[in-house]
Amino acid sequence: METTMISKILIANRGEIACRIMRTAKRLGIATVAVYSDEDMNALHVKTADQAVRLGPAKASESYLCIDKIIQAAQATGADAIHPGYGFLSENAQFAQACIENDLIFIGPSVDAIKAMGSKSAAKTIMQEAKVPLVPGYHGEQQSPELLAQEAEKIAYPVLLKAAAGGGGKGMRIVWQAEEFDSALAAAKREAQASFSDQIMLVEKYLTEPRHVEIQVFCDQHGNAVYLFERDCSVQRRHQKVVEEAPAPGLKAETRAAMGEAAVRAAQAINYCGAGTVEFLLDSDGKFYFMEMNTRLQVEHPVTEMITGQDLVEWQIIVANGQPLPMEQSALQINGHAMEVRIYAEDPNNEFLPCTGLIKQLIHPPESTHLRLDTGVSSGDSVGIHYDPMIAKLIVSGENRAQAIARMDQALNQYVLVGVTTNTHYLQSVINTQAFKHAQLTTDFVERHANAIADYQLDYDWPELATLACFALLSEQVKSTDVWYQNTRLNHHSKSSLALHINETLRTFEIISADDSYTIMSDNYTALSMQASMQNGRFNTLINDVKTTYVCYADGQSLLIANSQGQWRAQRQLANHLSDQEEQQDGAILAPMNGSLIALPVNSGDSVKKGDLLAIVEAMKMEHNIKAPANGVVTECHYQEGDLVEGGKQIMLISPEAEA
Ligand code: MV4
Repeated sequence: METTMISKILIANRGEIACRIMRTAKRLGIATVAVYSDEDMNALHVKTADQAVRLGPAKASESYLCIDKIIQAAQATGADAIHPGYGFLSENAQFAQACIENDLIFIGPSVDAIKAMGSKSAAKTIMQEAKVPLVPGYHGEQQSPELLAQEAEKIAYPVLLKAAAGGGGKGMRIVWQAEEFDSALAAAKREAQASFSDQIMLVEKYLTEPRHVEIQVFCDQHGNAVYLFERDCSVQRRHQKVVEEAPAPGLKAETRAAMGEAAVRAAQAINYCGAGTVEFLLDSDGKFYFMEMNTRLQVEHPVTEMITGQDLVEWQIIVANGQPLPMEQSALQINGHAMEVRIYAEDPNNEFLPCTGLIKQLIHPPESTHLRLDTGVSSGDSVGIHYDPMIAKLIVSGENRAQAIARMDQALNQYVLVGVTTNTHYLQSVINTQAFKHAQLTTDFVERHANAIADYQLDYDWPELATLACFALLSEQVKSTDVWYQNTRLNHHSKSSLALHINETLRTFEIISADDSYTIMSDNYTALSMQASMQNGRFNTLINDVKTTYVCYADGQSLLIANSQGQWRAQRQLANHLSDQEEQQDGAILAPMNGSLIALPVNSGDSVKKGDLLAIVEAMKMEHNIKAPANGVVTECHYQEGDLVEGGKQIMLISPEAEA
């Protein structure tokens, strides 16, 4: 019964996932259509596609979330299917419906399946009937505070209040004892009302140290269903996943099978079709409980692909074509261990605020069967404020977990991105903790091990310092009047002095050079001799018969050398010691980053109290409240609501009230 096959897919998404979906489509001989906003006109996903259609302005609500525009784009280009990726419209039942009504195949589950999993309480009722284990608790319709408090007593404290419409931890409150119940309930309801316009609450037994373990399921249109094992995603920061891996360390084979079978029952209970994920909380004693089902392909699907050797996007296309699943459960196997980290444009040293800017240089670790890089950006791209700050994913595999960790550490050393701050060093500090190496994975991992994570530092020993100094000399491209640098010729030799900022310390170096030989001196280190050369963007050194090669980058003040062993950075000292930061007055309220001012509730002349909201800056879908540091009067306000503002710029000036 050969039906017509999908021959052109429109990808209703951007960034790495759009690129990743197109990679499989191309391999299968399927044409691809990208969509883009004005900000993404020259983005990688647009360049990767066979055709690309403009949707509208940068704001997602006017581009990637516009159902009508996307359907029109599919019709205009003759696409026969739409892949929604993750985020944006991927779990929007209206969008799935609009596709079907317009004779477009939605590469995802049915409208009903999406709707069924949209409410946590409705989902729990369905799962209960399907005999999927639930966290003890109440998920009924009755919502009187008295009844909810009674239900809490029944399961015993601590309990967790969860918004039925919730997600990402919003509308969630832990209640440790009965006395706190009423106020916690009121607070959770307020938050749920504000976020989802729905106050319905669930009461659950609060599990204190669970793991987040999720099962990948796949179903076809013929009633077949399999599970492709699990992923452990316990390492999260404020409900953002940081590291994901498969299989889940230490999971017993029988628990794996029991979870897999429960996940398949969950999918079949809603007549599921395509790729889905059933999330569970896993207790320290191996008991597991249904949390929610995600009706999309997830960010972390590559770790499953790595351990199973399957291409899940290919499976999605096969299923969307109406063909049966490519494999039966008994043929699926786990091979080795895979791990993924999410590279975000954010600053771990500044409360993980999203970062923007021009990517001046991007060097990737070499891809292999063990190393995959799913990226949405390339050199020369700008990272803006309008979308998710996740810009790439690094995925590695190994014969075992320790090998995967070692490969990930090397890969992160070799991932060089200059121009926008990223979390790569933070990721290394997480995977290098003893707790992570010992797989002590619980959902509070990053809080619990915050000190160990913060302590992680790459060593800058004398050979690396000397190498940075030598590289600074060889890459000298700035006018010597611009940097603190002297050069004296002595017969065949020349003697140079230079100063570098390295890890917030200013170090001065003396270098005597002749041809490609250098002798480097600094402070109280013993003189070090090396040979060095630059070739094809690489910096090669020979120190005590040891050859080392680095990828390198130099641009004005910034210097960087990197190889699989580490990544070392330095800044040239400027000749004029003036900092490029503007002198800021007392009471200056500065923008914490590039963003748009979505609220500015005060005007010049207003009196404000310490803690009052002065402005909200939105960047990459996250809102940052700026509050008054002290009581005072707003004397100047330089912006209006809706303006774009650059990080570090003064938004307003407050004249603080004299102390009483
Ligand atoms: C829980 C829980 C403990 N006990 N439910 C957080 C987001 C939402 N999807 C469910 N979440 C949790 N539900 C009970 N009954 C702990 C969490 C939780 C969590 C879960 C997975 C990954 C990270 C987490 C971080 C904090 C809390």
